[in-house]
Amino acid sequence: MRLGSPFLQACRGEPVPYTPVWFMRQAGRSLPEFRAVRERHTFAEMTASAELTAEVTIQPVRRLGVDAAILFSDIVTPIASMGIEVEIQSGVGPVFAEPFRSEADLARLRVLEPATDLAPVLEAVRIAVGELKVPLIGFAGAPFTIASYLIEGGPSRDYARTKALMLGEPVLWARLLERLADITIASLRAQVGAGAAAVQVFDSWAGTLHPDHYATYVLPASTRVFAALADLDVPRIHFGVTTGELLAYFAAAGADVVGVDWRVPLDRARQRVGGRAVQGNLDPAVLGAPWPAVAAEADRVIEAAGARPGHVFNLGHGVLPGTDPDVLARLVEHVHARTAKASTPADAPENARL
Ligand code: 1CP
Repeated sequence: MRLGSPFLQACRGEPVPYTPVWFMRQAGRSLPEFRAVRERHTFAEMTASAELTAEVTIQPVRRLGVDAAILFSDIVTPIASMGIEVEIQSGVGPVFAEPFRSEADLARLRVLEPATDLAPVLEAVRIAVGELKVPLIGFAGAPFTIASYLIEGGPSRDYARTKALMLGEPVLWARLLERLADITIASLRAQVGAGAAAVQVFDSWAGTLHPDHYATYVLPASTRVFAALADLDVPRIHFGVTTGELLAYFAAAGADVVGVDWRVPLDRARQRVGGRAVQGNLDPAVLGAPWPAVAAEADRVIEAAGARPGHVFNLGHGVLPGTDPDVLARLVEHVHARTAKASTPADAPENARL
C-alpha cells in the first residue's frame, strides 16, 4: 500500500494521481478532539504516553483525509528525554531552566540512546503505523533551531545570544551543532526503524541568518544530518521559515524535498532547489478568509507548482490555533479534486487511499 502513496511518490518526484496534502502542526492546535485530550493532560504527559501520542497523531488523518500523518511530539523531546530540563509552556513554547552558556554545558548533551530515551515515542510510531493507511512522517529539529532554543532559553525574536556565541566562539558553536546533529540523526534513524516512512527536519528559525553565516556556521552540521540518513531510503524533507535566500543551501544540505514558506512563489522556489521536490506553501493566515478566497489562493499555489511532478501541498508554516478544521478538510478535498488526473476510477483519491 505504501508504495502507492501519492505523498511518497510526490516526495520522490514521481507522477501522482493527484497532489498529496498534509499540514504542518495538523496534529495539535485546532482539532476539538485534540483539545479534549490536551485539557486532561500536560504536553509532557501526552508525549510520555505511547497510546495518547498515537491517538492524536491519527486524529487529523481521520478527520481531514490528509495523505500523511506526522508524529505528535516536539523538536525538544529528544533533549528533554536525556534529562535536560525543559518545559513546553502553553502559548509560549519550550522554556529551558538552564540555558546553554559555555563549554561546561556540552557535557549535559550526552549521546542519545533512542531505545531507552525515546521508548514511548518509538512505541507510538509503531502503534500509529499499525493503524494508519497513509505514511507517517517522523521529525526532528535541525541543529541550528535546537541550539537557538538552548542558548536563548526559549523562543526569541532576534537570536542575539545565539549569534553572539556563533560568531564569538566558533569552535564551541561547531562542537554544539555537531552534538545536536548526532542527537537528531539518532532520533530520526530510530523513528524510521520503528516505521516512519519519511522524515522532516525542522530548521524553523534558520531564516534569521545571513546566507553567508548559514553557509559557514550551519550548513556543515545540517549536511551531516542528511548524509547520515541517506541509506535509509526514505524521503528527507527540509523546512524553515523566511528561507527564500537559503533555499539553494537547504537543497544542497542533501534534502529530497525542500519545504517553502508562503513568501516565495513555488515556481521561483523550484528554480532555487534544482530538481528537488517542493512542499508548501499556502499562507496559514489565508485559512481565516471566506472559502472562495481560500480556494483561489490554493489554486495559485497549485498553479505556481506547475505540471512537473514533485509537489506536496502544505501550508507555508503550521496551522494557526484558531483555524476551522472544516476549512482544512475542505481544502484537502479541493486540492485533490483540482489536481486529479482524469483516468481510471482506481486512481481516484478515495480509492487510492484504500
Ligand atoms: O502536527 C503537530 O502538531 C505535530 C507535533 C509538533 C511538531 C511537528 C509539535 C507539537 N511541535 C512540532 C515541531 C516544533 N516545535 C517546531 C517546528 C515546527 C514549526 O516551525 O512550527 C518548533 C519551532 C517547535 C517549538 C515549539 N513547541 C513552539 C514554537 C515556539 C516559538 O519559538 O515560537 C511551541 C509553541 C511548542 C509547543 C508545542 N509543540 C507541539 C504542540 C502541540 C505544542 C503546544 C503545546 C501545548 O499544547 O501546550
